[in-house]
Amino acid sequence: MRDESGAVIRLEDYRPTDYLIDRTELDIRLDRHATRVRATLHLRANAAGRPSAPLVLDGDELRLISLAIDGRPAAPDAYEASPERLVIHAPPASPFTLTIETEIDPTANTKLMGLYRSGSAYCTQCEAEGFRRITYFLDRPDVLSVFTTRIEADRDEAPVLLGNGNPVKAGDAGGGRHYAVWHDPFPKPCYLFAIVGGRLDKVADTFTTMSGRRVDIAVYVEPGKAGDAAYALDALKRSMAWDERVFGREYDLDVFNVVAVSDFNMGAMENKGLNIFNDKYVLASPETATDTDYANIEAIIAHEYFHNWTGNRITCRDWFQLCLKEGLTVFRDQEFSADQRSRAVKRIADVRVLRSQQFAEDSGPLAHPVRPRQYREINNFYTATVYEKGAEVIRMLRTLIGEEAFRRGMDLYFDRYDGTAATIEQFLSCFAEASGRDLGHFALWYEQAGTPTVTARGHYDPAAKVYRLTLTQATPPTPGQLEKSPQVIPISLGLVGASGADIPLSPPATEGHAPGVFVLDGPSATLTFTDVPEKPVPSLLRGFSAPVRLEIDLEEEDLLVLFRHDSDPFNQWQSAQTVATRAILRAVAGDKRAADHRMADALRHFLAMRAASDPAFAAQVLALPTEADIAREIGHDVDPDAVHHARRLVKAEIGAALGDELAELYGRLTTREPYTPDAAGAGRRALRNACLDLLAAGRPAEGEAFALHQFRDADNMTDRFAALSVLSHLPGTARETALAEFAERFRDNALVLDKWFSLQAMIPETGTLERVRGLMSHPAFSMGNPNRVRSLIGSFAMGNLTQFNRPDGAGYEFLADIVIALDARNPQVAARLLTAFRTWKMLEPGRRALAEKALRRVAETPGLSPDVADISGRSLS
Ligand code: B3K
Ligand code: ZN
Repeated sequence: MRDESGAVIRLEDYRPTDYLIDRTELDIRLDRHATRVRATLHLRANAAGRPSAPLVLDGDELRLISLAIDGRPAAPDAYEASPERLVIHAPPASPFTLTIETEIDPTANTKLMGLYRSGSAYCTQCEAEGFRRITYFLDRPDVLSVFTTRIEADRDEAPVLLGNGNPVKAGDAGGGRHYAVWHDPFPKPCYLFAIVGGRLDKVADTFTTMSGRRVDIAVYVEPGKAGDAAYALDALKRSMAWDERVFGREYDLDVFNVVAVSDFNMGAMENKGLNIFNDKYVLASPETATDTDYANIEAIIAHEYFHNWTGNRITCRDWFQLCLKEGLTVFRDQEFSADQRSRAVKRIADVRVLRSQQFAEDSGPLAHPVRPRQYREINNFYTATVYEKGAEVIRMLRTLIGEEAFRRGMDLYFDRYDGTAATIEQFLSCFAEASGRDLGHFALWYEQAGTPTVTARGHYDPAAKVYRLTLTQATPPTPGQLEKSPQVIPISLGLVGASGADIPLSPPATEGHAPGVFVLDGPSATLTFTDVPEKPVPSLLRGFSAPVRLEIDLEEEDLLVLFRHDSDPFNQWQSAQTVATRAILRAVAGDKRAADHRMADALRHFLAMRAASDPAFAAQVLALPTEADIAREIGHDVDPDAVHHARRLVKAEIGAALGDELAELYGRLTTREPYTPDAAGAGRRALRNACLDLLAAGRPAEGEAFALHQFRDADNMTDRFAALSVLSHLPGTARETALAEFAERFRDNALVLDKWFSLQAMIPETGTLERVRGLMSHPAFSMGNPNRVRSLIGSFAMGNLTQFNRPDGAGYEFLADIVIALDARNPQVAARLLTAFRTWKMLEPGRRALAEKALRRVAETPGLSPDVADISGRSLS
């Protein structure tokens, strides 16, 4: 459906295809520069389409070698072929076959879409519209076909040949070549197609499903890296068992393969039975991967596996429905990780991501609904809104209808839509039916962009023992949506008494909802609680029950009550964050002693009570809001330097005030136990490193000494890298020496060097831009590898508020140059980098003008890809 003119594709224009492709037989003869693809498509007219219409197949940079219709060479006037399409003017009566031979050059494919080379292997990426770079096809998700794929290659070059589905045959093809045939019995859209060929090492195991079927599972990696694949394989087995237990979903093929490649545009891809991964999300060893890396591997392995049901067995009717598979699958992987680790800590981590990515997107020119209504380039819509807000919408649905009805709704969805390409309406209808509720108003969450603000005002009447809470909601205008309607907002709440205990709620909930769940579905509402014996502190949006901004006029004292006593751990954490945010905002406004002693006292008390029992949670409490969080809170005319200095000041004050406790706790958490990546060990390390970070802010000399010792002494990457990260904020020779030692130690490990690139790119000092430029000439850096580009350039543009937003505009000009240069090679990665400008409109006027100038320069560059043209155009709108 791509239109090279960059035309807008609209949801309301959806219509079914005129033809269907029931079966697809592919014969792919791999060659570095001239891979031949012979596709036999078994077509028939679609009863839902137009009769006798011309057949228009999608292509992208294709070269047609030959074409046969029903086995006979096609007459030249029967068709028209260009790199972008193949049109059969008058297709024969149904059913009929097309045999299409194309030739492609995988080595020249720098876009990393379609068939390309990564290292010495061949691999593919087809979502969203990459299959059309392999052969002509109806490249859209509502055309489901049964694929049989024969792959042939030089045996030495590619001893491993993998495809979708089950292996059916393999053998010698003569002349040093061999072949393998794979058959996938499940009809699927072509975006789920994949092959891999190469010299790869393998770690294998088996999984027995709940009905007793044995599945061969394996993780394939580049030669020599098999030792680092064990954790991914283990995470896969845990994911398979969890999906059976929690969602009743069983795996459906005889094999499940995961392949890790080093050149990949995103995290991973859920191709049927053959998931292809960015090696960053597979490879891990204690010496090279941090606890965060392990957690990401676990989450992404689970995510791609869970797509087998939510995405593959039931796919999307069109790309507007992307959140149908992505939001739902993110929700599922979040729940999996919550079950494997600490639920409260996972929720906090997810909300941090939501706010930093999705709230940022939602408040700027790139804001769009969870289900967009139009796009120019679909690859630009794999966004935090579709993924993260999409997951929040599912979470709200579960809160609103309750866990049991939610599970019944999921079962109904799987039963009713298995084997189809579905829509959000069809999905929601299952929950409406399972719960007996009308979800019409709730569905607005899919249509309306922007983050609602909920304002809460409470009033206690001691004589009547009545507490009234007035809630109002408002959503700011977003591009193309100036008027907003009220949403259905589930607000989980409690009233906390002076003793810290919850006061029983009367009424206990909005009628028909779980205890403590109140629903705001109009512009405003007043909740009246009776029999309230004392003035309560309201604890609203427990567990972050809706993706909204909450404004509430709580005093510092009230927030500290919640921090100390709230039975909801999310709100405990949130109230500490709010207190810290206010302190930093006071510092931005010029208050020199912003961090009030009550906050330090509360933290001291908290550490004494909770550090030992819940270190992972304590680490989250000690981590101050980020500079970007503060900037978002200010919202307009932001001066990034002022934000940076204010945050630094508050951090230093807290670090100094708690210095003794932090040093003592740091020492107490220092153990010599061997590293294991489990949640308990990770929690202790997280807290110890949070102590180090805060201590270094308050007592730099002591912090530097501790960090340097930890850096050299560590037996694992988590501790070594945390120490290096602390050092990176302390200018001087210790930092430079440590950075050099790190580079030397890991000079052969590109994924570890990515951490090193990224850390340096985020140093908040004026020399950083020059440092980044210099690192671009480092032998390990390459503009051809997305991980390298993201770690160096991406970290600078998205993770360094002061230096990307330098007052002289040099950061913007640098990024514009990179995006323009990279666009010719890899438009998807270039477009993603350009989204670093998504919050430019909230800057102070000087920087705003410079950012706009750089964006204009990008937008006016001739020959831009649709990807970059779309982002630059929308950013300026
Ligand atoms: N579905 C893929 C993302 C594809 C991105 C295409 N530009 C990975 C995932 O979400 O699981
Ligand atoms: Zn996904």
